[in-house]
Amino acid sequence: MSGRWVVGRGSWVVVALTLAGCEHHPDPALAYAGVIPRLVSAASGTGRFTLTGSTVVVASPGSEAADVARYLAATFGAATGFALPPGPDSAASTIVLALGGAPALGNEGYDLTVTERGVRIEAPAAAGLFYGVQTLRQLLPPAIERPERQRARWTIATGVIRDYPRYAWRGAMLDVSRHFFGVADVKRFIDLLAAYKLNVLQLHLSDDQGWRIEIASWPRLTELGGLTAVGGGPGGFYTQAQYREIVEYARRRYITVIPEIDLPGHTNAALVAYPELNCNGKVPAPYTGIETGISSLCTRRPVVMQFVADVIRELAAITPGPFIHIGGDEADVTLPRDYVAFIDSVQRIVRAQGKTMIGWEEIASAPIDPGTVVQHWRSADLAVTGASKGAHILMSPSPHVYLDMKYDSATVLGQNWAGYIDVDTAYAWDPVTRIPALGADQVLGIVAPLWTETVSTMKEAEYLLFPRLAAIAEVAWSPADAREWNEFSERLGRHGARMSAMGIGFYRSPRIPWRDAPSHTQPASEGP
Ligand code: TNX
Repeated sequence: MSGRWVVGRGSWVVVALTLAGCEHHPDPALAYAGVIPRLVSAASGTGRFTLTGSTVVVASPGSEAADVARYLAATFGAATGFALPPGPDSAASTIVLALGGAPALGNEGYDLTVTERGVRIEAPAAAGLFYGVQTLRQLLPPAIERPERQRARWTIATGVIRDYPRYAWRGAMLDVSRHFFGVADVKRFIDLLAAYKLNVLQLHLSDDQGWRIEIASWPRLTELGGLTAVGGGPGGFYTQAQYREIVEYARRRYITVIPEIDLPGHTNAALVAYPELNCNGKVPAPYTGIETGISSLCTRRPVVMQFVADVIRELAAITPGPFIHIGGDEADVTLPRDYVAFIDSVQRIVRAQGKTMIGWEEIASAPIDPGTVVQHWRSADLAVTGASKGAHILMSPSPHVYLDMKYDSATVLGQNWAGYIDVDTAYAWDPVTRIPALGADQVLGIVAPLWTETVSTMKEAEYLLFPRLAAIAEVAWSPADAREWNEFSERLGRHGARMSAMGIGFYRSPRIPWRDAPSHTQPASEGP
């Protein structure tokens, strides 16, 4: 739908974008210009609405809007201490969540209006209401993010917002294989994605260092293959019930989980568990280092295809989303001929489960179906090859969005093979111009991967995630012509207090004019 609305010109008054930071007593009108990702259009007025203990949330009972209303009450309840219960439109102070409105807003867009009597969010679909609530969060003072009750006035300037995403696929990837992250950590990760209007969580569930998802028909995958992690840590895995719990938690935040099983390389943990999948039939040593391209399934063995079919069948059964990611990257010790035949077979298995296959860009060398999703990470040529076969391209260009790269040479955590990535590098690129030979309509969206060779706690993960993920969320959501680095750096500088209130120990990039006092330092590495 991009290009449908004329942004900020004509009758829309766009709020001034470079505003002085008065962080202690911010003018609520400034909040409209501060939202990350940047709003498509916003105009603030001179009136004020204040959320109080008598504010009610109006949503049609039993509808999806009522689900979003409950989420809103839970999210704003902790800091305000207000119940924000369901109530009638006639109440004196209301937040209205209404399904309907302009169909052109699409599945994720919304209109948000603040008057002195209350807030009205209107959207054609519930996801839009949810994103309207995320915007409302950022219109309130940063203290709204704190987990315990605050003494604050919850005042919002009156105004009008119309907002919708540029890309339908806005994601991050968490590698739970190199180091394992438990269910509570993944839920925290999901909440952080939701706050920045991201809608895809790619879970990298298997690699050389650990197998993390229970497969009932091949139990040793987790019994043995789940016991290891980089650096010799304890490992771990999700039962299928826990995985379903994650999927459901994500669904309630309008996030689709994409499970990834990396094949035919990155499989040492599976070979440890089932040596018959290995060409020499021997049990390899468990791997806890960080090299890649060291292992392969014996792709020509019938037992290997049975294994793959069982894994994908079980994974498909617990994954309501339409995609299964089969990895396919860095199969350096698989013969190219075997690799191509293997990917072709895997594609049939995925298709037979009624799912669409996703793979890293290397799968473009195989005869992939049109409509396959190819995830670009380093080779423009492979992305273009994929597109020429009718694939849709997901952009994960490593020099811009690899969240495991160090910010600069002084960063303790992370790697640097794709370069240093400070916030400006994560922000100042465009998915369409990155690979000129791709058409704009061939790019599906963006996924920012967090590989976890050097990261084993959420505190460390969050340090690498933020503020880069906020920058990348804006690349994925906001119109290209509305993005400008200097303006963003000012806005991010004012956003620091909010990230702190969210409990995020983010990287205080020297390229950003932070307006709040530093309250944290770089976490020490316990990496390899
Ligand atoms: C390359 S990106 C990999 C991963 C590593 C990552 C480390 C990709 C498809 N493969 O296996 O974890 O580099 O930065």
